Amino acid sequence: MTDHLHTIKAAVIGGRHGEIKGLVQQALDAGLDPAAIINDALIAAMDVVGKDFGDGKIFVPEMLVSAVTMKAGLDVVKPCLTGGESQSRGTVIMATVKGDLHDIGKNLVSMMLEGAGFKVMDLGTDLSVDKLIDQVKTIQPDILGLSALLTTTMPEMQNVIGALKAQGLRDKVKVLVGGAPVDRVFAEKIGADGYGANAAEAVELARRLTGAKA
Ligand code: B12
Repeated sequence: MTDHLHTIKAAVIGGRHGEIKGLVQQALDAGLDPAAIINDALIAAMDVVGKDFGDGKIFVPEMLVSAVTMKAGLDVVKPCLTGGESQSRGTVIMATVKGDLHDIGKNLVSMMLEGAGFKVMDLGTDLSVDKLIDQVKTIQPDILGLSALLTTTMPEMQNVIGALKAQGLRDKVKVLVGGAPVDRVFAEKIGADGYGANAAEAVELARRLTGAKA
């Protein structure tokens, strides 16, 4: 790993939010690949933070400061990812499900989809089933992307799919699911159209699912 990536990763782990924008900009100026900055420094740092939290070495406040730092770093990389393609490949609604406030991964997926030419309507976090159904009716997206980071909120994804069926909307929108505790088996079990382990897979899937328009 280059010094730049190492320094950025350490800054996120240490929650040094005042420094992060400058560090990421320096890495970009030095010609580092934005994808490497995201995957090998920013996301890699959050993996360490998550493990330290799981092991009881750090607590919610530290995790939060690292999250703020990660988001500030992403903001600097964002312009390098978006705006590449001009013709819209389709519309995507992105949201984190009810009860879940984690949004870093969802934001990253939104950014990458935008960069790949999709029109993304990011509805934010803690979205109830009713609100999501409302928005699907109004926006009529090609894809509904749902994110969950807690094992306790994963079942909300199934509730959303159930409500889409009940409202006669299930065949009008493709449902994509993701988030750290979600996997392919769960996605198949709840009847989602696809599962993506990361933002790059999300883009690949979205392209495949909207194949006719791409
Ligand atoms: C940052 C963080 C927080 C921050 C969130 C800030 C924010 N704005 O998002 C704060 C401090 C607020 C927080 C709070 C909590 N957290 Co938290 N958090 C994390 C942490 C460390 C990192 C998550 C993250 O951002 N990862 C980086 C991103 C880039 O990865 P990602 O989200 O997985 O997204 C990628 C993929 O999953 C995928 N993806 C994501 N969404 C989607 C959607 C689609 C459609 C697709 C295709 C793909 C996709 O693509 C993304 C990009 O590659 C994780 C640990 C971890 N490693 O996951 C714990 C973790 C998720 N949190 C945990 C817990 C327990 C909590 C709290 C309950 C703690 C508490 N006691 O209060 C609260 C819950 C709050 C709530 N109601 O949501 C646990 C969950 C355990 C479990 N089994 O459910 C974890 C796993 C930590 C741990 N090891 O115990 N948390």
